[in-house]
Amino acid sequence: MRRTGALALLGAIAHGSLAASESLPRGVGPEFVKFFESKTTFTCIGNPSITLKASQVNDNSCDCPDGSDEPGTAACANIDPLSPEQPLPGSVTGTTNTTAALPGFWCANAGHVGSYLPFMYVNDGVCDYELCCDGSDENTHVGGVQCENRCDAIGKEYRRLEEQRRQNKERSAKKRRTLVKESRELRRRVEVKIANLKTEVRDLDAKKAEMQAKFDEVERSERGKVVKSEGQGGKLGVLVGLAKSRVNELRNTLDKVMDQRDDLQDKVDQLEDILTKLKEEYNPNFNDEGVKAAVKAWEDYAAGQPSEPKGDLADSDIMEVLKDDSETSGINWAEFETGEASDVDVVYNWEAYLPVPVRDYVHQKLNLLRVWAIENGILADNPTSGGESRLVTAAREARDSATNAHSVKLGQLEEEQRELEKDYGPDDVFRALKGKCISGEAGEYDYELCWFDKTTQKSKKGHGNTNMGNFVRIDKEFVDEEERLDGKGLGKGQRLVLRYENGQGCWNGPNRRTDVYLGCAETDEVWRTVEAEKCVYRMEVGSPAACEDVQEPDVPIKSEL
Ligand code: MAN
Repeated sequence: MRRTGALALLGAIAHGSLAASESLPRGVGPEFVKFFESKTTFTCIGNPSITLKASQVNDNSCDCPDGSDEPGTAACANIDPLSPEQPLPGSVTGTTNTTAALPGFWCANAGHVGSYLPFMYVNDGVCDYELCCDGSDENTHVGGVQCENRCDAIGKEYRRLEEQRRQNKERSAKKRRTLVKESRELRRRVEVKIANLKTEVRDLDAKKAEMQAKFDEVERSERGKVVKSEGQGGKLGVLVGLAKSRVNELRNTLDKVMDQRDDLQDKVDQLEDILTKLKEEYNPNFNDEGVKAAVKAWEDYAAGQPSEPKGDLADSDIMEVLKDDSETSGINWAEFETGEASDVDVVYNWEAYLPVPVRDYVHQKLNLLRVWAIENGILADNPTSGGESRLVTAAREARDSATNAHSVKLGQLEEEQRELEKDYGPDDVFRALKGKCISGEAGEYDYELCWFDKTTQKSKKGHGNTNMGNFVRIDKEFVDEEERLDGKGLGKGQRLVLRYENGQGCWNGPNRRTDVYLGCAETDEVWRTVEAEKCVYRMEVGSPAACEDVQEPDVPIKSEL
């Protein structure tokens, strides 16, 4: 048998189609039957001005310029230099640039699938079973060759493989449907997330506006405050002021009491000296009862005095108390003097004594008036030494944190929206594969494909990994490749191609990139990876996601096997 796989003239007509009738000349394909119906004459198909006798058809002599008078011989293949150009071996369509009217010798292949054979293989002494399983191409038995009809067996095997392919396709399509379902669910989840995020963003937006309004209000109201005392504020401030002056008062009094005590002590000392002298120097022989009573009383007084001064309050302690308050001694009043000014309003502000609704209204109007007065230089602004009051700081912080929370949520929302709008291929099917990875080896590397993420070249020798590109988009390309027996091939037709670009820079070259060609398969698998040119990689990958959807058949196909 001749190996004609690559030489096939694709004229295959579905099994069971019109077969050439008995009376037709040999080798006439079904679509040309009408040109050969006359029993007496034949008109060249491409040259209708030339009419031949019917006996000139298949007489092994090429009479028509387009070769149409020799459908069943090789006479017009290339034996006659005047013959028109013939279909070229390897031609896919069978026509190329030739002006030949017929695509080849028609093998009816009853029991299998009819097909055209290049004329040069007709009666060349070789049975071309791949295209001509009925053996009709060798009717002159050149060199004694006998080509038996093998269409039963070949047709049966063909149908078995066809059925297998159909079942594979069906299983793959089923898996694809599962992926589509998963993708739909993932999409739905993203949509729910987006809806929730939209609500959260709306709420946060309102909160942000509220906090901004509060901040504006507090800032204006704080600016509007009139300075009431030495920069102190709040109930605590008032109390501190009172306490401080009371403590100063007590300290001054203590100071005075201490002076008085010292004066009195001096006087006591002087009197004690006088009495001590009297006791020592009086003359007991004078019977002066008054002096004697005085000396006796002094002696009793002196005996009742303690040897050490009474009390545990040392003068040094009192001196410590009398020292002025400062950061390092006594009370550090400054610590208590920076309190909020807001509450002091309650003490000083007559608004506080109004009913709440009236107060709010008046407060608002008064604030406007205050701000106006400040802006017009009538009232003084009252920033604290730190620049702004704690109330304003707190309002600012609340506003900033609301703004921040809003922008974080908005970022999340935009991210999810981008995710939803991303192209995940027909029916969104690849959404279910996102983030999953598969790999396959080739030469000294393992090649990994992470769907919609990146491709990686991993050295088997343990050298580092190399990024071969990051996913950018899905394209479509027409491919024309021979079918593989194991089914792990792209075949012929439009195929999805995932582009991965901007990978690791190639030494003295561009950044690496990968084109991932997708073919239909039951499981995700990297079939092969090649470096098509330096640092440009081509991966061929099978996946159910790349299959066309075929509906599940209602009636199972009857097996002819
Ligand atoms: C590494 C691999 C190869 C690539 C060269 C380029 O060896 O990434 O695929 O061709 O670098 O220098």
